[in-house]
Amino acid sequence: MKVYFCGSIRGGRDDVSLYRKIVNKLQTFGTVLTEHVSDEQLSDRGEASTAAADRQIHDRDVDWLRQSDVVVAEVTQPSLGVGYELGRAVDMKKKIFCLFRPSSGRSLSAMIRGADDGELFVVRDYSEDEVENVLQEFFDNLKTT
Ligand code: 6IA
Repeated sequence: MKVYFCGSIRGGRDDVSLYRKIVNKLQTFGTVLTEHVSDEQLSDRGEASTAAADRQIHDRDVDWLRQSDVVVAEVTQPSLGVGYELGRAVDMKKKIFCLFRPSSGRSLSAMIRGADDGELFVVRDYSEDEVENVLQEFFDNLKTT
């Protein structure tokens, strides 16, 4: 099973330790193609960015998205890149699971919340302490559907 994990990078790295926890759990289900999203060394501006480097990142990520069996996104920290990836994944008819923490005080974009169709695109409100159980439940259900 190939899992594509989405989390904010240039949108802000406040939740990176939670991304680490999510990726660790996802690795018990299969290969996480985007493990670097949870890398605490990767900052929102770390490397100097050039248009060519950004194109490479974009093309490689879209290719991984195509290869993936399932897309899991932590959407609490708003990120243009994550929103873009989700839109592309919908177009590719991928199975998508979005995780949002209401305790952040934020309100999730209607374009994400409203995309939930209870089947291919699912948004789950959760709190950090239940993240592993929520992922376990989602992947257990995947196997039976
Ligand atoms: O707009 P954002 O940067 O927050 O978008 C984050 C999403 O886009 C993640 O889910 C990644 O899959 C993808 N993404 C964005 N930037 C990168 C990246 N390097 N490497 C891999 N995937 C990325 C950016 C380096 C930069 C901070 C110097």
